[in-house]
Amino acid sequence: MNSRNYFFSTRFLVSVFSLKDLPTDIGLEIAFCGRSNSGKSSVLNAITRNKKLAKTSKTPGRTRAINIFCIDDQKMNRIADLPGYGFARVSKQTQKEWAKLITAYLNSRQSLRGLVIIMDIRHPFKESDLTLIDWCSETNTPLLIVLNKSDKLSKSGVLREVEKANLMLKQMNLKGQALGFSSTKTTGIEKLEEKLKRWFDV
Ligand SMILES: Nc1nc2c(ncn2[C@@H]2O[C@H](COP(=O)(O)OP(=O)(O)O)[C@@H](O)[C@H]2O)c(=O)[nH]1
Ligand SMILES: [Mg+2]
Repeated sequence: MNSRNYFFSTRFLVSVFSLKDLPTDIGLEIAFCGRSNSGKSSVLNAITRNKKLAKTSKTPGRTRAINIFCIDDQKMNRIADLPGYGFARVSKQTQKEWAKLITAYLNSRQSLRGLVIIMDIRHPFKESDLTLIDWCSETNTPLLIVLNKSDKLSKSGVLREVEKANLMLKQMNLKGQALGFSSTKTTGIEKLEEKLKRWFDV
């Protein structure tokens, strides 16, 4: 397969509400996480060039499950779209359940190759994002921060936010990196694809 099109034949594999239903823990999995409505599903649809792959929603807090997508059947490379967190309008109980599911996933998944944290570039580094960043730091997990919706800021605004984010990662002594991105305009898509492919070893 032409490596430029590496993500084009991505298919939906399974939607799970419990870890025991996850696909066998082999191959490599990259987890997409982020606050509800930050654009996780849209980023996935952008890199796969498939607007219908992951459901996007104007109403935040819809995705309760871990959705697994298969990028490459031979290598079993996968992307896990984790439930969005930090949505105020769902009950505390539901939020707790999501947090439990995400934590259990992160702490048990052997095939986890790295974490992509998707943030709205206008509202980055909220508390739950920082919790995940800390977790990456503690567990030495590779981290990529995607500052999505960059089309909502000026070019200089985007540069400023990306620089701020990279500085912050450096100060935290993290090997992670931040990228500006727009799902709607596909800005930053080459850099994101390069990074993911490197993680997937292709
Ligand atoms: N302007 C703009 N809107 C976006 C972008 N990415 C996602 N959105 C919108 O943000 C909303 C939430 O997107 P979605 O992918 O469902 O977010 P998720 O909850 O994190 O999966 C939808 O209305 C999307 O159309 C982007 O890059 N730019
Ligand atoms: Mg989603």
